[in-house]
Amino acid sequence: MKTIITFGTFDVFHIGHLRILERAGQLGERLIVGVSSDALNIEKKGRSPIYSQDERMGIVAGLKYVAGVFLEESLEQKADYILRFNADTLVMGDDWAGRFDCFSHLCEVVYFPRTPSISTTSIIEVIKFK
Ligand code: C2G
Repeated sequence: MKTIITFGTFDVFHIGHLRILERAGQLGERLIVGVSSDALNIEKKGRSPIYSQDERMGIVAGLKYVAGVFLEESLEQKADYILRFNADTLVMGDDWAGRFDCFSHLCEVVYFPRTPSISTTSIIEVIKFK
């Protein structure tokens, strides 16, 4: 059984998130998703996500392509997560291209093109100015 792992915030869940999870799921039989914690987002982006980590994990866990979710608490623990879930392939969008190549001795690393013209930030901006 081939296990795929991917990571993300998945805040204000949108079609770009859905597409990457769908494509990642098609690479194997078991898709495991690390959802970044609220604390990690404050560290990474300087703000809390709109949806809490429990809500974001709940949304991702409810998708038919997803076999399991866990809380991604640190960017530095990627190798531990890959080993813990025995992942064969790590998938990320190409905004992260090259950033995870250092794990290619542990598993295959694949970057998919981002879905154009949609992001959590752009959705927040549109709602703010309505
Ligand atoms: N994504 C995409 N197309 C978009 C927007 C996002 O394919 N239009 C992909 C991203 O490339 C990423 C995933 O969806 O692979 C999740 O995106 P974010 O929620 O923005 O995740 P991010 O905050 O980049 O967190 O350890 C890595 C981080 O936790 C990734």
